[in-house]
Amino acid sequence: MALELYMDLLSAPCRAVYIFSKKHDIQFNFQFVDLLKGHHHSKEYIDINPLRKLPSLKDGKFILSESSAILIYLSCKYQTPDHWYPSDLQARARVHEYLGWHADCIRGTFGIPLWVQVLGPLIGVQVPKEKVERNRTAIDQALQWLEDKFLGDRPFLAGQQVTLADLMALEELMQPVALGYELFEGRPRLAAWRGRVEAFLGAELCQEAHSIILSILEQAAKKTLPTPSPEAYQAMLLRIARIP
Ligand SMILES: N[C@@H](CCC(=O)N[C@@H](CS)C(=O)NCC(=O)O)C(=O)O
Repeated sequence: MALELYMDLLSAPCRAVYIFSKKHDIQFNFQFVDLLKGHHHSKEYIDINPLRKLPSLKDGKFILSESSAILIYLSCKYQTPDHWYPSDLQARARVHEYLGWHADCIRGTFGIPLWVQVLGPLIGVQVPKEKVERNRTAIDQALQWLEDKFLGDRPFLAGQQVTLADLMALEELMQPVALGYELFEGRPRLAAWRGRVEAFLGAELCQEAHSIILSILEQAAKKTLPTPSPEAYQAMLLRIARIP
């Protein structure tokens, strides 16, 4: 039986799971859960993930949320090349070290520009200027750590080979990039890392996975984005209020 993957490619963690599955020819049914229409608040989806977050995986009766857990599950179940999630204890620990930091400092920081430029305006809310500035500082600080602590003089974030850490990081960084942030300007090591990861994944797959996020500003300008459902609207208001 094929896997069910519940995703919306507007979301960075969903794109990481999508790219990984496609890259390894893992067969899955793409269950599109439209975040903007608030389909993650539907009864059907809450039965899959009561946390109302994407992505989720269903493998027979086994249901799993959290993109990093899903990626690890897929890499182990389908025995994808070892470099993604190394069997060597210390190399694997480096991947977890990154993923822990990613959850603290990258998630929740690199997604804010989307709220500022697209999602807030979609529901008629402007993110206050001081929050936007604070976010820009947090992004710059996180990029510095990414470059100094994780990348260092290595080709990839967790060492000599591409791992799940690189995939998760790339997808988060794509969000501000799609909105015109010059994240790589003055950061040649990070720019070269991005080039290596994208080359490894393949330009075609990256283009396909990134097409929605890369066209989001255009869609917003043309007003072709869906109107969020009342439930999604309420959740979006709360999310914006929580921006530090
Ligand atoms: N830590 C989770 C984060 C999942 C998450 O925040 N997903 C977002 C999309 S990027 C979501 O479903 N948001 C819906 C909401 O919060 O209402 C993961 O990595 O899977």
